[in-house]
Amino acid sequence: MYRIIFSLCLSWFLLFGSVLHAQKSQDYNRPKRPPTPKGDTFVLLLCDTYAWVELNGKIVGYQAPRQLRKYAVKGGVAHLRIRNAWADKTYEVNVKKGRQHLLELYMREQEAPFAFNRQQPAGEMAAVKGGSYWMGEQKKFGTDHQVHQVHVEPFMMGRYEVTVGQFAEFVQVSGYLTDADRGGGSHVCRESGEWELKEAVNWKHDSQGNPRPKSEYHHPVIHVSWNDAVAYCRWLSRASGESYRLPTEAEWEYAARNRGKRLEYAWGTGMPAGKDGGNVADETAKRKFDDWQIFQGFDDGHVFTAPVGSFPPNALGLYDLTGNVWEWCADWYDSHYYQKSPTYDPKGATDGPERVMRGGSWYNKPNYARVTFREKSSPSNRSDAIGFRVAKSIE
Ligand SMILES: [Ca+2]
Repeated sequence: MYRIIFSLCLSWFLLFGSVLHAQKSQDYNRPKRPPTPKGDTFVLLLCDTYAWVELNGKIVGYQAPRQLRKYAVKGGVAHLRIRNAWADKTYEVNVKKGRQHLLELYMREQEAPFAFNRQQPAGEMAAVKGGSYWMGEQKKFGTDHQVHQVHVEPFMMGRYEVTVGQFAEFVQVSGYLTDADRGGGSHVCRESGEWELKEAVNWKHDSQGNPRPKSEYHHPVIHVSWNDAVAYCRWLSRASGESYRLPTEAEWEYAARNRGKRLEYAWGTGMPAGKDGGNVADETAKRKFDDWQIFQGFDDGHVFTAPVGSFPPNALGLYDLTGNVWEWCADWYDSHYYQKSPTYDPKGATDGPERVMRGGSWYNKPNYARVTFREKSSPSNRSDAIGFRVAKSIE
């Protein structure tokens, strides 16, 4: 049904200087046409929804609703892909030199929850084969040193951390208020490198508590609690008819270690070469916070969050498992859990005051960024370094 609605609402045009189509929506105010660009330019108009924009295989932006943006291309055939939680469309556009091409898409937000794309409602997911592995690491640091065998069933995992843009869709459609919205704000990094709880800071803000420009909506969402992450999964499940959830701690580690291999970080063991690492506490961060302990000699180019997928994926096609933001897992945290964990598909302690987080963040030095390191926090806590990704069982 949604395909029919989508098709009816979608139209696109090639033109020079004028819009030929006059389809109107009662609640949609058409933006003014931009000035005719110089040289070869492709102009994209996307209505009523957020979406990733790929041009010739490369992500070039994250488009906000009712925003007219221009993307420069050379003459010839341009391969365009528009995708978000509800749709994934590709187009070939014959771009003529010196012409302005306008593409209009109508994907009304009030229809979106009922017109969910069942193929990729959560963004791209990677299938992870099940298997057994030795969970934990023999190090006298943290609570991961009780190495024990674990078996996980096959599951799907989000290739990327959930972005600000994806979370914005959720809030836009559901009207959900996060823990930060409901009171107190969130923890942000001060110039001193320490944290403070700052009022009025929520998922719309960056790591320093400043409002995010829409151009940063492809960064991972932060300032979200475990409660908020679970609410997102529930909404996604209701809207898609599938069962999205947070990964278990055992699943997360299994995936980050490329199905349980003995790796120190998602990129491998030891220091990353060149840009083949992740966004961790690095030389860039140290230039701003000179007393930080970092991955010495490694420069990832980001002090705070980086756009998701800025670094190479691991062998399973998963990005940013090490670094960028801590990722909430489904489990209650128990420092002694590894001593009593069931072997088959462990799901964490039955109760507790804190939930598990994994993977380290832009803030973290080597020991905390290890794929086996267990971090934890109150399920209502939120900060500028905590986000999440979704998972799904394979029935
Ligand atoms: Ca960094």
